[in-house]
Amino acid sequence: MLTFSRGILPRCRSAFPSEGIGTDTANTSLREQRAVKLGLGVMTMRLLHLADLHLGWVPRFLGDKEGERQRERDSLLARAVDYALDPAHGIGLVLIAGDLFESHTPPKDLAAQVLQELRRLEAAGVKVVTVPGNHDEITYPNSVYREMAGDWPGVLVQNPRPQLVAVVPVGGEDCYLYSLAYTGGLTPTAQPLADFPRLEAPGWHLGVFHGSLDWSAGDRSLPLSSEGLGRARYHYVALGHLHRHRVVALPSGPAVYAGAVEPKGFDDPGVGFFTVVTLAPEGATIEKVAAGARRVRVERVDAGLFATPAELESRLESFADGEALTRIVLTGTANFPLSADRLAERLASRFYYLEVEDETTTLNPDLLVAWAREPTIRGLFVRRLQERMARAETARERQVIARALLNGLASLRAGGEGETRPEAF
Ligand SMILES: [Mn+2]
Repeated sequence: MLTFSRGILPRCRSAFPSEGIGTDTANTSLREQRAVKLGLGVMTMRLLHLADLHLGWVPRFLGDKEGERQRERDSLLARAVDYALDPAHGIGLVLIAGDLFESHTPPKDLAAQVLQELRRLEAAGVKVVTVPGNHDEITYPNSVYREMAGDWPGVLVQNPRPQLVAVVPVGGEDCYLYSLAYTGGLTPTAQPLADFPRLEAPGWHLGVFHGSLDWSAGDRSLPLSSEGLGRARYHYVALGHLHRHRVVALPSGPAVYAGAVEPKGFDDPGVGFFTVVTLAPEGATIEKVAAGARRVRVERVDAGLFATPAELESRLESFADGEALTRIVLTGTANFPLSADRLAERLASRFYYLEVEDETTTLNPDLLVAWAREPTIRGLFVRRLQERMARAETARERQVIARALLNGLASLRAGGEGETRPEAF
């Protein structure tokens, strides 16, 4: 059973009842006895969990900032390695759970840089495990993971079915790593993967997988069963594929999607932090550490609140931001014709990147006349509001009724359902 408590960040308690168990030395011997009994590690271990870096992705929509932003985004691994190598952070293990690269054939110089970064970890005695994903599939003969396998620092997972891939000593404890590299035609995907190996040996037992936990993500991706992972009793499961951060409580420890750190754009905004995990006999603690990623900002502005184009423009200007990728969505019913593209052009110099989207709505008067005649709820609604409109005495009142009419028609059309966005992987 897992509960979260303590502080802002979730603290996952796994096998232990909380009484009498502390992190102070007075309880060490009791802790050790229980840990050994339960087959857990005794020492505390800290790891950096990375996934979905998508290095080599090209931000084409950024125009003249494309190259600069790509280099900045691709420096993410160097930042992660710097974090892991700082002795104050005590990181003993780095897990890369798939989609390190945007494609299975990244540019040669980028692949060389990545190897250099991973070698820095190896040279400092920090273990690193790399799992290929579905963007950077190992399946193809020209996959970077096949071509560079001989030079790859640390553990490169290549087996197509789940197995114990390595036992590495971390902080005086053995760490058992279970993983697979999704390989088209070899990895079974008809059913969610539910049989996972697990040795009975003292130490930490960790799963590292790139796949979809309890949802079907279609072809060329690996479905994973949380029930199966629960049966394997891993102390931590490092997942990749979902670009949002997500923690799923399993009986022996959490399964966690680290999430993509750096944004691609507004539909794939990144989480902005590194997932740092402390494993201790009393459970796993997950920390979110700021990763110096570029921010994504979305603001919604009701255009109906402005009487003139100049007023609207000055409101948009107040969002001026030289750092974030900014999208301003105009909503409501505008009181004048507007061009989102022209607004974006005029304000571009005040922003690192600005996109203005026009979601304002206008009503077709002929359609309203037709609806008002309908013997339906919609007809009744339109007639009522038209009557109120006729009685309205001020422009502001008419504006409010017009908005109510639009909103009401929109919710009648949508059947009350909220907007859904596509998920990024
Ligand atoms: Mn991905």
